[in-house]
Amino acid sequence: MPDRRSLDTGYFKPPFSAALRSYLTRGWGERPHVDVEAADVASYAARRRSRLSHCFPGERVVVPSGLSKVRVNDCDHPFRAGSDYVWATGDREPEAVLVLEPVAGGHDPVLYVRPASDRSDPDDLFHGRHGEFYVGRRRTLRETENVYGIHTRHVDRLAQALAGGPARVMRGLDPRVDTAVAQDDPYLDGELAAVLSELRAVKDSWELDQLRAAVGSTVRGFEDVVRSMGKAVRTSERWLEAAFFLRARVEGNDVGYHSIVASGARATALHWTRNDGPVVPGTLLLMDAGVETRSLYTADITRTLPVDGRYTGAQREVYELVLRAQRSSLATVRPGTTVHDFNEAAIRTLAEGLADWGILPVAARESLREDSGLHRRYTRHGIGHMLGLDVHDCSKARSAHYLGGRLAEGHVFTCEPGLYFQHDDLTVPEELRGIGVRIEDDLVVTADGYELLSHALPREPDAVEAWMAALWAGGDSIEP
Ligand SMILES: [Mn+2]
Repeated sequence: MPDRRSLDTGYFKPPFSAALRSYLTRGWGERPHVDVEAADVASYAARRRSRLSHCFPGERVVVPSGLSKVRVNDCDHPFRAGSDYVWATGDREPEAVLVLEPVAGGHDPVLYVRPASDRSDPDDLFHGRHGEFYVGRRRTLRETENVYGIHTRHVDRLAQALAGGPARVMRGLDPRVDTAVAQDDPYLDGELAAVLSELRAVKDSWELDQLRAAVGSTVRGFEDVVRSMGKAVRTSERWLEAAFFLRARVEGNDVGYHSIVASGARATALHWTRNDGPVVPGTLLLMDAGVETRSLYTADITRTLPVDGRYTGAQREVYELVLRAQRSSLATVRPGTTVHDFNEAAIRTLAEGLADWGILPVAARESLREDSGLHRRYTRHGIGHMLGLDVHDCSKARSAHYLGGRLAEGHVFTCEPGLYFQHDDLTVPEELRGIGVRIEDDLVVTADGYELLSHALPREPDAVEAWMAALWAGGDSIEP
């Protein structure tokens, strides 16, 4: 019989001798201090915290950054801090928790973090999967305090702080916090999540700069994609995904969401992210992608490009209708416009176009009624969403502040109408089957209209063709 008390599984694990343990604690030099200057986000984050503080007077508020997730064994998925935590602190480290302690006249913010190792704990140093021998140097408490201007404590003191009484908690990010804080009324935590989304809806000037940077990198990523088209024709959509990813990793943190790279009829699948199909000359290439900055703000842009540089007549016709729809929605954008009207403007243009082409079996006006909606077979999705730290930003905001609300100065939205004709859709003329077109741009609502953040990327079909030709004339190499 095997020994049922020990399976003796695992890999390379020699004994951790007392001699080695002791040896690891000595012989280290003084480490230079890093990050002694305040980050430029710090003063903005302080103002955001004070907006949050005003919403919950006298209550303790807890916003964790979240923990790493294991992919397999000792390998984690790349860590990406929770957006509410990033918004309220500027910090992006795992395992950290922001606690707003209620005090007279407001809140006292305290950041609980795991600080740099003082080299006294050989277990943490040598074995700890989040230890410094594993993942590199962390900041000291003093350094974190300098950078973000928040009173900072060791995360080991968090449990004690949370035991101090009731709190509103952003749940689902950190099991230590979820367990430590009992909540009798789940509405209170839900309301905190909603309020954070609603506060995040209006971007401050620092955030707008991040979004401009995200868009700038994304524009360069799209240029890389065009330069790489020939190699993608010889391989697959993955080549373009990887070309864009190169730009995202070098200039930013990552892509803000999995890139959608769809040639031909695959463009009619809204979230085609397998990206393993061939890139076929004569078809359209729909690419929906965004670079996420190191500060974790993302762009979200879609272009539908002719693989060989020229739109066919049918492709151009569909493209022009989608572009007209986008213009209709953009024309409504100013403070006070309802999100409903912003949406409906593009949808109406698309429905009318579909009716003109004889594709809709009913008049556009009838299709647009709530009890019909036949055009949605081809238009499929809404016309825009908020954008910021998350690609679908502020998703926990209550309807009155978002989908049922009005545009306001500082809101950042995408505008992304599309038309999708499945390859086997018999309701569509044969020459249109298998065509999917989406045009997506990013905008910020200004005092009297909007600023199109992604204006540098051409949208008019002639301009797209000229842009592609110019890039190809420059060769196919991607430069930093
Ligand atoms: Mn989008």
